[in-house]
Amino acid sequence: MKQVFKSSCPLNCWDSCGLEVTVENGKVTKVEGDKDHPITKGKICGRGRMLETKTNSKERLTTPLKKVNGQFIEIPWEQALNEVADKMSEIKEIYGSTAVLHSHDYANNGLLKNLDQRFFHCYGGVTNLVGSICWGSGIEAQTWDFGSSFSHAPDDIFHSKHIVIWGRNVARTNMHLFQYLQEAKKGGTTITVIDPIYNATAKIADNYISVKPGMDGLVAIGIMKVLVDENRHDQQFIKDHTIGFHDLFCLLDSIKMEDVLAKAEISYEDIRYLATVYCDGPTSTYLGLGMQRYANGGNTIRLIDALAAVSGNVGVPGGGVNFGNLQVGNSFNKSGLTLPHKKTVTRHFSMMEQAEGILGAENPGIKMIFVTCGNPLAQVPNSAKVKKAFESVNLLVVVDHFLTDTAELADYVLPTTTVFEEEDIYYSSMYHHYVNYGDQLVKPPGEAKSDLWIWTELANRLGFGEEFQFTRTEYLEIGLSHLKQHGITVERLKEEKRLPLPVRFVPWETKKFLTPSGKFEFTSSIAEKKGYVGKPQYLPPKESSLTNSLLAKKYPYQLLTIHPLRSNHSQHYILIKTLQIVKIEISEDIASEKDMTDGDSVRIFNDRGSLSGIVRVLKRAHPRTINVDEGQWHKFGGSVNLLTPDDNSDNGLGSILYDCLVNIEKMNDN
Ligand SMILES: Nc1nc2c(c(=O)[nH]1)N[C@H]1C(S)=C(S)[C@@H](COP(=O)(O)OP(=O)(O)OC[C@H]3O[C@@H](n4cnc5c(=O)[nH]c(N)nc54)[C@H](O)[C@@H]3O)O[C@H]1N2
Ligand SMILES: Nc1nc2c(c(=O)[nH]1)N[C@H]1C(S)=C(S)[C@@H](COP(=O)(O)OP(=O)(O)OC[C@H]3O[C@@H](n4cnc5c(=O)[nH]c(N)nc54)[C@H](O)[C@@H]3O)O[C@H]1N2
Ligand code: SF4
Ligand SMILES: [Mo]
Repeated sequence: MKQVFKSSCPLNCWDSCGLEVTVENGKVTKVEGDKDHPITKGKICGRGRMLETKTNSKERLTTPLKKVNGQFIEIPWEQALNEVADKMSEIKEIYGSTAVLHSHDYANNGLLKNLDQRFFHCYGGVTNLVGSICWGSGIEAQTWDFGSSFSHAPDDIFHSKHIVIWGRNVARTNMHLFQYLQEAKKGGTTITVIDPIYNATAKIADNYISVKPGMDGLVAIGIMKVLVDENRHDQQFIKDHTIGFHDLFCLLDSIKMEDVLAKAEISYEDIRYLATVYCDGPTSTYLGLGMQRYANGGNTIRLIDALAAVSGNVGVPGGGVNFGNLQVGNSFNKSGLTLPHKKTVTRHFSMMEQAEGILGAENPGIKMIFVTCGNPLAQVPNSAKVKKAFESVNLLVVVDHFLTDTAELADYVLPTTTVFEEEDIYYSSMYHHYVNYGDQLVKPPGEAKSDLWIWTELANRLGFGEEFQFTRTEYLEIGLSHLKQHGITVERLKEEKRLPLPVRFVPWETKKFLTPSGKFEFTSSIAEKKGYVGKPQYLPPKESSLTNSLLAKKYPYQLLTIHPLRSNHSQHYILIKTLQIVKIEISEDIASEKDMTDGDSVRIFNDRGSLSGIVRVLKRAHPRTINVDEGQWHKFGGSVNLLTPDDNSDNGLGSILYDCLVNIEKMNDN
């Protein structure tokens, strides 16, 4: 029998799409877009469509595995759970619960995926990761400026006269914004793309502006200099709703336009053009995550926020500096689900520096790592160090669908369910404000069990099973409890499948900001309280000729590692044979300087590592730019994180993945 069900994409993505899933004889046979979804309107990407392939893949893990003498053997769940629970009891008893590190990312946008934290809190509190490799610097920067990071509703784009896509690879990573851009353009809105790579979004733009990687803060400074010099800034907004403008003014005054142009490698015409775009608003800015993955990433986002404020594009329809949309995730009762008060101890490592943390941990050292919804061996910067750190720990437990690079290293691998094998609700705090329902549609293969089942079974064995005696519906009810007053209940979601969350469509419209002063803060009191410089400043990236000329001589090229088209991070490489090769994309000037052409075998390298692959020449990329898409598995040629640095960004909460210099050589040069 063939039936079609509405479901939702769980992948970590801007778009949070509605799906229609065909099930025949207990098997998922097709995944398509749900035409009734108010935002995603029936269109989905290949990654979403491939959830069918993923669910049915022969590579799926279907039995718990234990490593014995370096080889995996299949074991029953009873044994796996008893042994893992016994070891966790013993570790807690001898060293305390913070000897366990919970290493995770956000590979699945299901609300109930947060129950991993409930488990670790009830266990007593473990060593946790703080910050985010993904977007940490930008979120922190916007928290300093606005008090939080909120985006305009997708439809608000039709109020914009101009749209600036600043470091977001929209056509590839945020396909529904791409659709909105195409529509807005038809209505006469102009689109400008600022990016070192001439990507598919740049192709539909009215203007493409190429920038030297890591230098966007200077571009924002250049634009603000023009606006302030020519008295075209929004003096009323600045006077009524901001603090610290004098500090910004002094910064603008201290930097010469010639320096902006020389260092950012941008023309004065481009700066003037952007000044016109910003003061002829409403102008909306869509920030990507690219340019905050530098040592100056937080600073860059702060300067662009300041530009929007100075030009009167904050809190107005059609304006905004759209980065994250935390008001979406904040709608749920997360602490009701995760019970943070249950922990008695805690310790934090930064997400970027988890390897450093593991290797240096004392009192207690790390005795066990539990990995969920993450593949740190491939995704965390400085892979060689990550591997060393993960190998140094006695016990590694990984819950996953596949035998990933991280799972390969584990002592126990526990097989889990995919989206269509469990009930949950899905949302993304990156873009639109709809929450989507997804029911269990098929049985999991073999012995695969949901993450929640695993937590429950371990909790029973560790003596806090009473905190896990709820049905999935009951947990969902807890998560939605704050939304009841807005008529959003599990019952209604099950029936209607998609519901809009009660968020602001035009953030900061009331001009009441969530900062301590209630104003937009050019000079941030939150930053100062945390011991950072609160005044607006300009910081350079870490690995560049401007900051480290010796390093730049040895490694003259800038390595970007952007998100892959056909995979969500590392998740699809196992499913697509043609992706299982490392592609090294180089700018045209590198190709001519090094006499390299499409198909050449080359090696890129720096002090952290080396990676070999096949050349593809990028048209119109900024000179000296190399890109290798992230997500590749070590067994298919190697993760580009073998080369990336693992430092924290300037505000302590983000990665500096793209702040990375390398050199390149042909393989037969050796
Ligand atoms: N296909 C696909 N889509 C995805 C994902 C995926 O893995 N695959 N992942 C999802 C997730 S988790 C995230 S976080 C988002 C990320 O979505 P994006 O923000 O679009 O992600 P990035 O791939 O980092 O690319 C951003 C852009 O920044 C540019 N860039 C790099 N450095 C600079 C710079 O210094 N200045 C400027 N102006 N631009 C710069 C890059 O050239 C690139 O075009 O995508 C989501 N969507
Ligand atoms: N060089 C470089 N590195 C990057 C980035 C970059 O741009 N460049 N991007 C960064 C960004 S933005 C992000 S968000 C991170 C993503 O980093 P990760 O989240 O670690 O990457 P993924 O490959 O999406 O997923 C990790 C694993 O989670 C598993 N998984 C999926 N669903 C579930 C589930 O329901 N339960 C369990 N237990 N496991 C599940 C998948 O099978 C996969 O093996 O990578 C970061 N790393
Ligand atoms: S990966 Fe993103 S764009 Fe693709 S189907 Fe899922 S939510 Fe939609
Ligand atoms: Mo991300």
